[in-house]
Formats: sequence, structure tokens, C-alpha cells
Amino acid sequence: LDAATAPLPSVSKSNVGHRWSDITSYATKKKVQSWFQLPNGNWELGRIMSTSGMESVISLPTGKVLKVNSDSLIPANPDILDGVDDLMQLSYLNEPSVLFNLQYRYNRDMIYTKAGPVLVAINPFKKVPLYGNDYIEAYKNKSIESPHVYAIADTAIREMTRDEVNQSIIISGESGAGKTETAKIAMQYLAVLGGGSGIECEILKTNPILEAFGNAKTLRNDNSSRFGKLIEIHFSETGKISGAKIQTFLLEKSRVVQCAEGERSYHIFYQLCAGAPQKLNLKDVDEFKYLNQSNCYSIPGVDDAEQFHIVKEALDVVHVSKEDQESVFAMLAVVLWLGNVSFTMIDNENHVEAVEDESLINVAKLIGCNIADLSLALSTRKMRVGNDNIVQKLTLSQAIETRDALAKSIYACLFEWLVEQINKSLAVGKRLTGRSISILDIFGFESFDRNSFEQFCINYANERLQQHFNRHLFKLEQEEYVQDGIDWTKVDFDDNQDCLHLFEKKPLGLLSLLNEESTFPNGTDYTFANKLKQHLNSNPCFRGEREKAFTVSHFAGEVTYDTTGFLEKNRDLLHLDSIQLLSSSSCHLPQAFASNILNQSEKPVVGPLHKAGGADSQKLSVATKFKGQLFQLMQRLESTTPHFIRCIKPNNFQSPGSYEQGLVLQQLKCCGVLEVVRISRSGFPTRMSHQKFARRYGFLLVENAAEQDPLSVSVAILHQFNILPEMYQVGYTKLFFRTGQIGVLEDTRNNTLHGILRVQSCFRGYRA
Ligand code: AOV
Ligand code: MG
Repeated sequence: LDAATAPLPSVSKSNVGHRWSDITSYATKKKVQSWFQLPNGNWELGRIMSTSGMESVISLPTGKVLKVNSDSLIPANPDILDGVDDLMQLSYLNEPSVLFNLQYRYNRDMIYTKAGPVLVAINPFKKVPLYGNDYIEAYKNKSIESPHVYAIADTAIREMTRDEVNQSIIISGESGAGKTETAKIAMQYLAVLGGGSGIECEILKTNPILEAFGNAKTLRNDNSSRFGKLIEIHFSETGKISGAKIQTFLLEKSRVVQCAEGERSYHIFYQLCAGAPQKLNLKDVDEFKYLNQSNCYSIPGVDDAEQFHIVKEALDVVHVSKEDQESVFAMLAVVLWLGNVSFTMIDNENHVEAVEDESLINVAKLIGCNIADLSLALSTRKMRVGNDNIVQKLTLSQAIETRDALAKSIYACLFEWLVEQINKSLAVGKRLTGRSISILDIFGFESFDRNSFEQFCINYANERLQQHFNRHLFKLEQEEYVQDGIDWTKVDFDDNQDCLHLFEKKPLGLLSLLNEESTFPNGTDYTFANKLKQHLNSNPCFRGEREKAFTVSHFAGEVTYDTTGFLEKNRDLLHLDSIQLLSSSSCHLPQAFASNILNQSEKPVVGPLHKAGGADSQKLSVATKFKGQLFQLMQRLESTTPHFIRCIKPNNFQSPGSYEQGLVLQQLKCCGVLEVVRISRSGFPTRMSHQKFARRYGFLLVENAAEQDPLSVSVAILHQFNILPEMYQVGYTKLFFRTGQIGVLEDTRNNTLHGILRVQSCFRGYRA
């Protein structure tokens, strides 16, 4: 049994495991596998043939043999760890090992993998046979253990019941990574386990509604959520769903009036046009300006007319009356017709008047106001200058801005109104007092060639969420050590407090400065950008750029923002003339919208008239409102036990079967999975119970250990193999190892087993 007693390679005392020289000296004897980076950046698994000095010879699976610098090699895990279902089981947690492990599983349709406490989900972009009642049953009965959204949902239910603490399932990842699908899969599980009252059907039907009104085709995702969503599902004492509540965040309003080439506006517009009741008098989608500017009308594989029926049925289920449904569709038609309203020049000072054509007439009819009032609201503005009330005529660009602002407001109000109706239905007659599980599905971190106010808000939200993530995982890790009686000196990890500070600091943070500038009537995107540069240039997370741009170092990478439109989007003004128009309507929805807008002002708007300059300072800025919502959200999440799911997009083409290592790696880094792995690496990531350890390696002991208890066997093994004391900790129930230790033991075990097999076959040969 030479191999068993052969001295193990010496190991480095640093936290991160082996020093390279240790590996290579060991490798030369054992032909250890190692990662080698190809010029295209991908990693390839090779075997080290020999090493001399700083040079190693490796053979690649293709048969190619290369001479490489030893420093460029990264140790690979032993074969028994191929495709482990928790990355924490890997001896080496380096990037190629993590990437390979996920890819190994992905290729076998195992799209879920645990990264310690986090579930990683890689978007398959195809149907995978992992869902449905049989699977739900199996996870419920614990007859399947492989990582799954169902398993997360199951844990959430169990911990809610056991600990009497509210739970949250927090889903994040880039656009198109699969957050919304994952949220639906989790809801499906909760609905089956907590079903019975019928309310679960209503909850599931909120998905097609909110997706129709809040999702759109973008260049990255055919069904991209353009809002954030938290759904809180309540359970009664008996574990049945008793009701639910939905909160939404920051719908992307700008999409209603403009969207990029190849993208679409919100699905519902196309659905309505395809399946519209004739009485709305709608035209084909390509005749509406708001829809035809992006040259994209359909989504491959999606039948908008059919979707429209699904949405109508869903509205029935959540008790939106037929009458209200008609009003909703009428408001959608208002938005579409508004986009077609045009203006003509009436003087040589560029002032305009709305053209009285079919679009203007239809808008007036559908809103329930008279045409002249509508026309005035779109082409003039009442102002108070000194003590005089004056009526100012609008220029073409002002009129278009006013028209678009009205369309955006109507749509945003409609969305809010719908959410409110849904919430009434989900809560009606039920007391939402029991325990709850909340599912958070927000917009992921975004970095485009050009980033605007929307990305600014989205990325700020992701910073907040990332901090929540860090704090919890750090805490969880620490708790596990403490529970097992391990001496745990705190490990440092980068938190993103500095970047959050850059956003939130008062009075000199990004948000404060933005708000301040937004209240100045003469503030412009230029003056805003200059102010940032003036006050924040010394902040390490901030860099002023040329023109009106600035760069923020986010946890997920640097993003350069173009301030064009920041102030206008942050002010988000709807002129009082427009609000008055809505409140004068004879229909109930426009009236409801008008009072909703007025209610959202900080102070009631006094008097019907604008101040000169038009800045309506009473209204909360978008950034302020969003920050408030986020704080409230974080507070709510803080009081729950979180379960994190990180969605990963394996390619940018929404196509199945393609796994781009670079893209996956970038997301693992961005969304903090490697950070979790890094935190764990500086601790003791490999854990094995005393029993399992004794069973697996006990036979390697020189002295017979059959009589001893698992703990003593384990300790004897550790001693016999001279595992350095700083490389492991003995807990009450488990052994905790630094990175790489199990790999070394495992190699010894394999060699010993091979030795035994050889000896056995020798004997057999002898007898024969
Ligand atoms: P997202 O929510 O993360 O993007 P989605 O959940 O909309 O991404 O997923 C995008 C598309 O990927 C879906 O429409 C499906 O076609 C596919 N997909 C995702 N998960 C699965 C799965 N488990 N099985 C099969 N197909 C899946 V965004 O909302 O754009 O950030 O704002
Ligand atoms: Mg989504």
C-alpha cells in the first residue's frame, strides 16, 4: 500500500490552498489535470506530463502537447467532483473549475446548481423536462435532491412553518437570464402546495396580465420585464394560501412613446390590435406611430390575438369586470391615437395647433372630453406670471412633449390601476395577517453602449439588492461555523457600501444633486453633469467624463451614464392642463388617473395654474420616490429569511445549447456568485460529516480503526496524512476543510484502490 503511505505534497499555509509549485511537483508524479487558457479566453482541461523549472508540458484532450508557463496553469478538480451539484463541494473553486462544473451540468439539462446558499439557474432557452406535478410531488416528498427552484420554494415553506418567520425568494440576473420564468416556477410550486382555496389560480393568472402590460420585446429578451415586482403570498395556519399582494417598481414609461429599432412597446398594444373588439375602431399596428417607429411588430412563435384572449380570461379570473376591461382597452386606444395626433404651425413663431383629424377625435371620444379642450390642453399652457394668468402657446417640440407626457402618464396610471384591482381581488375577504413568502423579480443590472436615467435607477436598485445579498450570505456563513463550534476569525469581504454612499449621501450624493438640479427651473443636463464633477470627483467610485457623462464603479463593473434627459425624466412632469383634462372626463378611469396623479404630489397642488418656468416642484421626483420604495422594500426583506436565486444567461442569442464561458463568467462575477465563492474560499468551504469521512477514508489507516467512533477515525486520518492544523477544523458534527484538501485525500484514496485492485487481479490470475 505504497500510495497510501506516500507523503502527501506539502501545502501552502495561505488561505487559498496550494501554492503552484506544490501542485506541479505533485502533478509530475500523478499526471494531475489542470486548466489551460486558450488564446480565445476559453479554458481547456489538460494533463500535466512533466514540469521543469517554470515550464510545464501538458497534453490537451485533442492529443496536442504544449509547453507552457507553469504559472498559467490552474489546478483542476479530481474526476469524482465532475458536475457536483453544489460548487462548495469543489476542492478548487477557481474560475475555470466553476465554469466547467456549470457547463457539465448544463449540457445534461441540469440547469440548476447550488453555490453554497445560492441557487444558480442557467437559462436553457428550451423546454427542459424538470417541471410539472410529478416533479413537484417528488420535491415535496424529498425523493429528489438535485438543486431546483422547487427545492428552494419547498425550503421556504418549511422554514416559514418551522421558524414562524416570513420568507423571501430573491431572484436576480441580467436581462433575459430567466428571472421571470424562475419566479413563475416558484409560484407554481407554492400554488400546488398551498392550493385549495382557489386563490392560487388567481395568483397564477396575474402573470399573463402583468406581462402583457409590463413586458416588451427588447433586443435582449423577447419578453423583457420593464418593471420590478414583489409578490407577497400569504399562508394561513394550516399552510394554505390565503391571499397575496403585489407591489411594482418603476415601470419604464418612456417605452410607450419611443423604443429602439427591433424592439416593441408593451405586448398589450399588439395584442389589443390583433384581437381588438371592433368597436374600438383600431387600425393595424403599423398605422400607429408609437408602434411603427421601431419596425418590429411581431415576436416569432407568439400569436398576439391568442395572447389577448388569455389576458382577457385572466382579467375575468381576478375579477376585473367586463365593463372595466372595456375601459382599460379604451385607455390603451387613447394612448395609441395620441401618438398619431399631429400639429400644424399657426404663426411664424413656431407655435402650433393640434390637427383635428380622426386621431384627435378618437382621443377626445375615448377620454370623454370635448375636442376643443383636448386641443387646447395639447397646444397651450396656462401660466401665472406675477399676478396675471396668461395662456402660452406651445411650440412644436413643446406640444409633442406635452402629448407624449400625457400618453406616458395615462399608461403608467393604467398599470397602477390594474395592479390595484388585482390586489383588491387577491386580498378581498381575506385577512393578510398570516405568514408570507415574497418573491422578488426585478430588472437586472444593465450596461449598454448608451446608459440613461433608466439604467441609473435600475443599477442603483441592484446595488441595494447586492448589499442585502452580501450581508446575508456573510452572516449565514458565519452562523454555520458558530453552530458547529468552529473557531472563526472574521474574513473581510468587499462590500459595496462606498458605491451606495455615492448614490445616497446627503447633500452631496448622486441622488441629492440630481433632485436639487431638477428643482431649479434653469437646471439642465449640462449644469447637472457639471455639478457632479465639481462635488464628486474625489470619490473613488465616481469619474467625470467628457461632455455630459459620468462613470460609476458599480459592484458589477463600471457604467458610463449619459445625463441627456436625466432632469426631465426625474421631474416627470405632467402639466396641470393635462391633469385637468383628465379630471374633466366623463369616464371613470381618466378621473381616477387624475386624482391618482394629484395624490402623489407631496403637497396638494394649489390653484389651477403653473408657476412661471413650469417646474412643478410639489411633485416627488422619480428618483426620490424610487429610493423611498427601495428602502421600504429592503426593510421588508430584512425581516424575512432570504433565499437567493441567481439566473445566468449562457449566450446572447436566446438560443439553446450554446454556453459561452466568457459571458457566464462575467455574470458570475457581476451578480456576486464568485464573491460568495471567494468568501467561502477564505473560510473552510469543504464540509463532510465525521461519518462520511470515516467511511470514505478509514480504510487508509495503517492501524485498524474498525472499533473506533467516526470522530476518532477522522482525527486519526488527519494525523496520519499530516494534514496541517490550519487546513482544517473539527466541528461537532462535521469536518471543515480549506480549499483543495479533499482533492489530495481523494487522489490517495483512488491510487490505493487501484493498487488493491491490481493486487487482487494478480491473485486471481495466479489461481487461474
Ligand atoms: P428575465 O426576466 O431575467 O429578463 P425571462 O424570465 O423573461 O428573463 O427569460 C427569458 C426567456 O428565456 C423566456 O422567455 C424563456 O424563453 C427562456 N427561459 C427562461 N427560463 C427558462 C426555463 N427555466 N425553461 C425554459 N425556458 C426558459 V428581464 O425581465 O429582460 O431582466 O427585464
Ligand atoms: Mg423578467
